[in-house]
Amino acid sequence: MHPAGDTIAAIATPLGAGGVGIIRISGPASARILAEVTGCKPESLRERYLDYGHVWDGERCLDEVLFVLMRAPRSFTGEDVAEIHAHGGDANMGMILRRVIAAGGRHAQPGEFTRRAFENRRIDLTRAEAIADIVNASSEKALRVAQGQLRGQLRASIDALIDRVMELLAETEAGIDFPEEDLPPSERDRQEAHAIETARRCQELAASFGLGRALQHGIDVVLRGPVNVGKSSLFNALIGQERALVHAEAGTTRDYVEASVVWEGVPVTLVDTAGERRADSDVEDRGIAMGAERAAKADLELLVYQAGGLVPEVAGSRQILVASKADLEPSAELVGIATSSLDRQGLDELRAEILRRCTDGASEGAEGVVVTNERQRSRLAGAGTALSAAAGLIASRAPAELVVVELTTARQLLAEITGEEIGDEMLDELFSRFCIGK
Ligand SMILES: Nc1nc2c(ncn2[C@@H]2O[C@H](COP(=O)(O)OP(=O)(O)OP(=O)(O)O)[C@@H](O)[C@H]2O)c(=O)[nH]1
Ligand SMILES: [Mg+2]
Repeated sequence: MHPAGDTIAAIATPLGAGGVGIIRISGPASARILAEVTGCKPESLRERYLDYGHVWDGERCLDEVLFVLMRAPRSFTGEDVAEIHAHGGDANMGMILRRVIAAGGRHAQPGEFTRRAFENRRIDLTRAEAIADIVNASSEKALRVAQGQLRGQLRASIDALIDRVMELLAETEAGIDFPEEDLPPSERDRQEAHAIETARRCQELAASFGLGRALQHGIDVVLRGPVNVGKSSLFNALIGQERALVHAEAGTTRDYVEASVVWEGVPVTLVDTAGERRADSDVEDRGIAMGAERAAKADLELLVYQAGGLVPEVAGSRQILVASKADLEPSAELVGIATSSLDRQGLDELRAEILRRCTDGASEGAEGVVVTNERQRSRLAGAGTALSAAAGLIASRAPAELVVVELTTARQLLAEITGEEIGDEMLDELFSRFCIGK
């Protein structure tokens, strides 16, 4: 990362044709650069006023624009920020950005605007990450969770956990100062219960990542099984569309077919594959192999077998056993989820089971707080482990110093989530995952 203090610029809107495209500039030279490229006098620039004008390159008019200046600290980054709203389109935006750079701006790195907002204490890390989540959200529910995080819901939950740990830490440190005063048993029990309850809350929040991950990244589900068992029919029934070819002839599906749906806010990609059998042609063999490769990359495999037929063996929680054509065997006891594409039996149950598996059974917390990335999850889980260890030490009347070590670890991990205590390297890594202009 470059040192802060210089003035950065980037195109903040997506590439491609658009009615409007925005160039964002942040840093001490923002006002001077804006005045230079628009041909205004710096003292005539009004703060937070959307002005009309042109971008000039010497005598040449580059575009007709609207522009606005937001002075520090009342801006997203906490620095002077200028925005130029020009006509969209890659060529036009590229030309105006080059003009801004020529006037003294530097190309911003990925996430550099948000990083400056964080470093100037405009937002904490959970809110910085929420911005990335909002921009990438592909369903309304994912968006709602990210918006909640931006409003500070996760931050509030973490702060409440830190308060609980600090309370316990203060009490335990008091015990170090007065070691001769042994804690009454009732007091020890209370402290132990407090640590256990705080550990439980950390673990519960960590577990919500199952749902957060599914909402954020979507899930990928592949249908597999022998030829003709009704995979394509089930695929069509699940997505509610005649997308894949269905035929009584075995070996109908050759290439795998993908479709995207949203179930309970979770973006789901379903993949129908070629039926498995010892094929009599190279093309079919290749199709079956491609299906197997695709299945290996999926979050979940539906192992489809025909009711009354050979039941496949399930290996692990990545696979769900599905019996098809249950309408043909109405009285049979079927293993797995019994479905019929014909009369739509078992489809709701199958959908629910797919979502349950992919979200690790996690649901939203009481206030709809959901952890949406591994960084947050691992620290919550670590804090939970440290707090459980602290509870064990309290119960076994271990020296207070040892309890303090565990509690300090828990506090530190929780503080890393909001960014109160975090190293530069970790910040570099985190913000490099943002895109340029954010
Ligand atoms: N009775 C009944 N027939 C079904 C059902 N699902 C599929 N079929 C029939 O089974 C045959 C095969 O269906 P497909 O969906 O093409 O099966 P597939 O597993 O995709 O077959 P391949 O692509 O060849 O591997 C068709 O004649 C379907 O009409 C069902 O739920 N009930
Ligand atoms: Mg098929």
